[in-house]
Amino acid sequence: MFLSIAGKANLEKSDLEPALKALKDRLMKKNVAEEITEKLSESVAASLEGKKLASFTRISSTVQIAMEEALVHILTPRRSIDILRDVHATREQKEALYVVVFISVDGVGKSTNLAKVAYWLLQHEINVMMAACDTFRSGAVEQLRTHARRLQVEHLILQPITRLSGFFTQRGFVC
Ligand SMILES: Nc1nc2c(ncn2[C@@H]2O[C@H](COP(=O)(O)OP(=O)(O)O)[C@@H](O)[C@H]2O)c(=O)[nH]1
Ligand SMILES: [Mg+2]
Repeated sequence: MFLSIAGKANLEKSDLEPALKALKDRLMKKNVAEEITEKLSESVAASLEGKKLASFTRISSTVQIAMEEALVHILTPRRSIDILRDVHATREQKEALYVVVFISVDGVGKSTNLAKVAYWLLQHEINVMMAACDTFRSGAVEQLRTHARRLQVEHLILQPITRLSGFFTQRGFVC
């Protein structure tokens, strides 16, 4: 279905459709929302339509490369991110709190990476507190509690996430 079209003049939408459909199916099987898969597919189609396929190249691999480029573009921050600089700048404001929120679908590594980031901050002598907000998932709180205990940082449970800023503002912090 995804044969190479060596020497074909320009890619047309109909050439791309089978590979785009396969791409959308793969993304949706990985729990990517339908609206997002649609947008990614449109962006990939727009970047390839009218382009000439390099000789001996498969449409499916061309689509795969275009999708990787689209994802890198979406995920590339628009401004430089320097967490340590931002934490120190926040520290200089009285009662200010620097909050990092990890949000994603289940099972992609939020808690694991949160523990790594906490460890890294501790290495830079920055106080850390962990707050669990995904309390609906079985084991989520226990998992975070274990990370917090091993890192020797404070840990609290909040439910739902909208209470997070309320919790701190009630205690006089700005966040
Ligand atoms: N191979 C691999 N597994 C990881 C990585 N980060 C997390 N995991 C594993 O993926 C699973 C889900 O991670 P978790 O941090 O609980 O995801 P969360 O649901 O987003 O908080 C756990 O079994 C982790 O050990 C990683 O970078 N590489
Ligand atoms: Mg988790």
